[in-house]
Amino acid sequence: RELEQELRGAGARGEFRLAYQPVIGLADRRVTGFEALLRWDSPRLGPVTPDRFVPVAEAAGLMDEIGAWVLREACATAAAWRHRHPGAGRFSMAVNVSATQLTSPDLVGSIAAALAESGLPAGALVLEVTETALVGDPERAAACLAALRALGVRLALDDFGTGYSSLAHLRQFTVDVLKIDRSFVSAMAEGEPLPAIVRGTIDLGRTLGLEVLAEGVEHEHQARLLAEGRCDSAQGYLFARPLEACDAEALLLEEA
Ligand code: G
Ligand code: G
Ligand code: MN
Ligand code: NA
Repeated sequence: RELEQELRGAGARGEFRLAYQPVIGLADRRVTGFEALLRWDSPRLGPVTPDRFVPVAEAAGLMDEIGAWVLREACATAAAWRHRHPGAGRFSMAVNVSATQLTSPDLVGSIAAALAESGLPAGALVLEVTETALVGDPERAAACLAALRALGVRLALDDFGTGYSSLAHLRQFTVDVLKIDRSFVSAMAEGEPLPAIVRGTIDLGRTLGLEVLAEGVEHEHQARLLAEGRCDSAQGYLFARPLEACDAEALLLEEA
């Protein structure tokens, strides 16, 4: 239908761009990385959010190509920032990978190519996958994740605790980062202690040696409680919204 029609030529017409949301270390409130978020400004439909068009792109078989562009663009941007601001310290760049990309035989090759073209060290790239994307074909997904980790990239389990969540996944799929879904964070009310589920998730992640990142932090009391609970890092409107590339780069400069 119309959305799908418009999506077909969108990449070639240069209608996609990336926004970059900072990741903040909760111990010192410094920028430790960014998450690249896809944006589509369609001249005919106006801005369309990824929640709406990613599922359509997946169903239409377009997501591998769009995803490959996202990877190249995010890696090139991160490499350019590192080159221009060597004093800014280490930071990671996270990219969301959709279910269809995970089952595609091209994924490992396109990630290797994005790293080689950009010169970004593999260790600076984080790939975000959801449990929902992994459970469709778990054997294949596990093999794919293993191949990606062999490249040296880091893996994050996105939206953790929602969808088809299972502790068995943490054993079956080796990851480096646990991203606590923002629904758990938004349930953290002022004046109340850290909810047991959040505390349990942080402790589980730490026990497994994972970095734990809380999404959707909007209020200072949430950041404080998460820091006290030894959550490593956070993203959310309290710190920054997804930013244009130039504004994200300016933030890095401030840190240098
Ligand atoms: O800002 P936000 O609206 O960007 O993102 C909404 C949803 O779209 C999130 O679940 C996010 O993971 C997903 N998303 C954003 N960018 C990308 C992308 O480049 N690829 C995929 N597969 N999903 C994305
Ligand atoms: O599923 P994923 O985590 O990739 O989705 C990221 C989405 O979360 C993006 O749409 C981004 O704009 C949104 N987001 C980031 N920070 C916040 C926040 O503090 N509050 C809310 N409500 N959404 C956020
Ligand atoms: Mn994400
Ligand atoms: Na998420």
